[in-house]
Amino acid sequence: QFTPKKEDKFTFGLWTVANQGRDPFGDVVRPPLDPVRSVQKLSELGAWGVNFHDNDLIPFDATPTERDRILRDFKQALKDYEMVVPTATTNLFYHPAFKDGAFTAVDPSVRAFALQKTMRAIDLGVELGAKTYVFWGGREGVDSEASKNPIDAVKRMRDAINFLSEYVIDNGYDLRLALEPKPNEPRSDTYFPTIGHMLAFIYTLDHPDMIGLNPEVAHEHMSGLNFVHGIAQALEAGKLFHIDLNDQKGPRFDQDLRFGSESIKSMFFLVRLLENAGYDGPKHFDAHAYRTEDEEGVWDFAAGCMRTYNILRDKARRFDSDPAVQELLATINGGNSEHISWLEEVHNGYSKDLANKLKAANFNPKALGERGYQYEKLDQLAIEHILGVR
Ligand code: GLT
Ligand code: MN
Ligand code: MN
Repeated sequence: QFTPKKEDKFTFGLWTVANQGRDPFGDVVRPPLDPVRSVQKLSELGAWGVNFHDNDLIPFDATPTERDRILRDFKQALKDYEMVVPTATTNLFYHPAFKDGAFTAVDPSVRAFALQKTMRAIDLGVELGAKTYVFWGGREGVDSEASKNPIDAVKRMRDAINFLSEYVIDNGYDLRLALEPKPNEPRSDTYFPTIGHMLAFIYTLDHPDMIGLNPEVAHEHMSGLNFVHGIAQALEAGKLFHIDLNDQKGPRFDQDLRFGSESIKSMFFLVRLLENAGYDGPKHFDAHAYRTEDEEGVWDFAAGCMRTYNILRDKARRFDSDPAVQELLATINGGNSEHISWLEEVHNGYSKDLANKLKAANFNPKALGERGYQYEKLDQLAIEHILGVR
């Protein structure tokens, strides 16, 4: 029942399952994982596709012959295991050249190199079928505030995204760009730290229609924010182009934990929101297995992400179709009908007449203040659904 299927549109970054467990305090614990093997295993587990950074597939210093061989094998694997590449991105953070950022680096040569690398990576992504192109800022930020004028950084980022949008248009690519915010790490502070910052930035670009968001659970939780509300705002604006699902234990370093392994209640409401809003983009897991795991543990991790999503989807459906929940919600939202028609008029826009009517109306603040909302009852119903006793 919870077994993932292709139509669930679950995807994994090649970098997620191939994560070798390196952290600032310890070296790799797992051998490299061949992209072909990842495609095969993920397909067997029920995933729909894979995403990659240019260098997850083609090593930074690969020769043209190596590149051709890797590409040929990878395309064959996609075909053999019926997997797609809905999304691609650029690694603009690993090589030492990017230690001060990429599009916002102070060195103009670094900024130009970042554009070149991204255009080539866009070509590669499109060649493999990508329809969404992710931009995670990586090292776009500062350690010392003295190092850069933050207003210049915003302008440089805008120039880069505008340039690359034109590149996509000029080549006739069917590709949308998805910007991914993160508050910090690896830099002490990253520019465009949250969904809200990024959303505001999008509307200052030359081609806002083709630019949206790729929010990540862990990244908003690092700032102590409500991910569900951020996603709601992105959805409402038609800007949820992609999503990075994982988990995180509150505001600390980016943990990229297995989806739904920590914040079960928020993830329940997240899945409910995505499903009820009809989000039909890829559901991408950007997480990795604990450092304690061997390859078997990696597949346990991947299967767990997808299974938990489907369990939460099932629970959300049960919650929404529970008569006790429906009844309670109907009462809660009922309110006093005498004022409802006015609100409908407000929704349709301002008129002098309506403003005067509202100003002259008689409200009963005392009664409004005495109302009990029954949210304790409602929340307990949610908890009982999550805990599986209803
Ligand atoms: C890196 C980062 C992620 C981004 C990936 C895309 S790379 O793992 O932590 O949040 O989504 O660049
Ligand atoms: Mn991510
Ligand atoms: Mn992350």
